[in-house]
This record gives sequence, structure tokens and C-alpha cells, in this order.
Amino acid sequence: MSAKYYKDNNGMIWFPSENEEETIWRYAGNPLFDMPKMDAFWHICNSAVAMVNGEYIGVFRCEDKTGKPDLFLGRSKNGAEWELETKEIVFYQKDGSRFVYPYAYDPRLIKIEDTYYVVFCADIEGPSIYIAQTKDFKRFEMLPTGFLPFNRNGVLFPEKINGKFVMLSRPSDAGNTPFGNIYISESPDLVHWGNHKLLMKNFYENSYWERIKIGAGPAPIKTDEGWLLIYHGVQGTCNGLVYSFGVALLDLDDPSKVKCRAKRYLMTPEKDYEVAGFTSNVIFPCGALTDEQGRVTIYYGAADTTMAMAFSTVDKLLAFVKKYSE
Ligand code: BMA
Repeated sequence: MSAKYYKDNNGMIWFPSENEEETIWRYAGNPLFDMPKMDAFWHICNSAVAMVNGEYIGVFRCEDKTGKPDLFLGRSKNGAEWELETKEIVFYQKDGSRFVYPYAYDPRLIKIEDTYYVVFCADIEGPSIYIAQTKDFKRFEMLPTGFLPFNRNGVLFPEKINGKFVMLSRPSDAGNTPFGNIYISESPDLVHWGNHKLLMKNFYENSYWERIKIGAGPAPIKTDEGWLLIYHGVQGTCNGLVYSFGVALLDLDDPSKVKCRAKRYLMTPEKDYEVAGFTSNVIFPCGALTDEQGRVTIYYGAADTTMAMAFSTVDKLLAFVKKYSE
């Protein structure tokens, strides 16, 4: 793939790889935003996307030119070319007042039954996980806060499991957090969370690419063999942190059980737009689309600067996680 292009594959943007051996491959049109040409925004990264009635809708983490991160709605006809609103999303509380925070970032967007949930991190008295719901992408309503600070990288499973909502999260500190494991929690109502369990620790079997910390990425993908969890892992170097991503397979009925976990990364920063930018060497997946044919399109932030896409299939991800967990 050399040229920038897109086309409509029964709705979902996805391109085959030229090399059958590859597990994951990048979109030829990456990066998705040409930041120097953007008037409103300085950076757009770590954003989540859904397909809604044949159209793409995204909740984007954007920084305006003051540098403040906030969440903005975007729409696209083809999944690659995006129109972003220049006013941030307003989240309303139950009493009708606006939910106010100093800044917000790293959204995930999950459809459960007929409702879309935005799970995001807002820094109020330290970072914590907040959930908003919408049915029409016009009005966004906050749910009562279910998590304590300090926590980041919250993402819901896309359906209830055994009658409960399930959340992954990554307890942290108030800064850049030199540690981090993924926990799994359940709730009957998206408000009261409990039965917290440690799901995955960093540095799995001496996997140096995730030596420092890990955090869940997009909503887990349901397959016949289990839930595919794409997650980021961080390694420390003399030049700072390197964010890659990997994959694990969780039990379908009891996702607190890890069936297997690849020891090697799935993707690591290699392209110019990943290795250089506001924060160099960062790829940070927050969204994934799948279709009935098992194709997978991953949206990831690149270098805290712009967005990019990578493609795979459920079969390839399953084969990879099984092969490299041994
Ligand atoms: C993490 C988060 C992400 C960011 C990453 C790399 O702690 O703040 O938003 O992409 O660091 O800077």
C-alpha cells in the first residue's frame, strides 16, 4: 500500500494487506490529520470511533491552541476523512448543570444495547474515570461517578456478562504513573462498582515492551474463542517512554480469566508520525471497529499528535495471541 486512498467495504473502512504473513498493517493514508494545517487544534490523538447508521462518529481527544485537552465530536462518511466540531462536547449532570472539569482525555466509545457510552478520564482532583451516555450524539448525560481517583484507561465491555456491566481500568497516580496493572470490575447499574479483581500485570513473563505499565485499549472484541483485548504497554528507555500495543484473550463467560496473552507486542512505533511528535514513540489505541466478516480496524493516537489506523482480522489476532503466548 503506497498511495493514500479509501473505499467503502460494505460500510467499514478496511484494506487487505499486501503481505499475507502480516498480523497487523497500517493504513496507507496515515496519519489521519495534518496538524500544521489545522486552525482549531494543536493535537488530535487517542480517540474512539463507532459506526452509527452507516456513518462514522468519533469522540476525539483534541487540544485547542491553548494546549488544553478536551473531547470533541467528529463525523465521517468513510472513516478516514473527519469533520470535527470546534466546540467541545457538553456533558450534563442529572440536575441539568454542566459537568465541569479542568481537562479531559483518552475517551473510549462503547455501544451497549441501544446506548452509547463515553468512558473518559477527567482530571479533577487527580485523574479519574467518568462515564457519559448518549443515544443521539446530541445530548450527553453523565452517570454518577462510580470510580475513585486515581484511575485511567477505563473501558466497558460491549455487552453485559452474566447480567452485569463489566469495566476494565488502570489504577494510577496523579502524575505520569511509573506503574500500572489492569483491573476488572462489575456493576449491576454502571454506578455501583465492585468485585474488583486484578486482571493483568505489567511485565508479563519478562515482556520488556510492557515493563513499566499497561492499560486497556478499545472495548474488547467478542469472538467465539473469547474476548480479544488490545492493550497498550510501556517500556522505559534513556529517551523516555515507548508506548506499544499487544493483545490478550479473555474467557468469554468469565473475562476475569486470561486464557492467553502474547508475550511480544502486536505493534510498536516505527513510522515517522509515531516516532516523532509532541510525545515521541507513542501509539495509543482507543477504538476498534469490527464487522461480520471478522475484519478489524483499529484507531490509535500517534505520538500524542495525530490519529492513525491499522487493520487486522479476528482470525489473525487469535492466531497471534495463541502462537506468542507459548
Ligand atoms: C499517558 C496518557 C496518554 C498519553 C500517554 C503518552 O499517561 O496521558 O494520554 O498518550 O501518556 O504521553
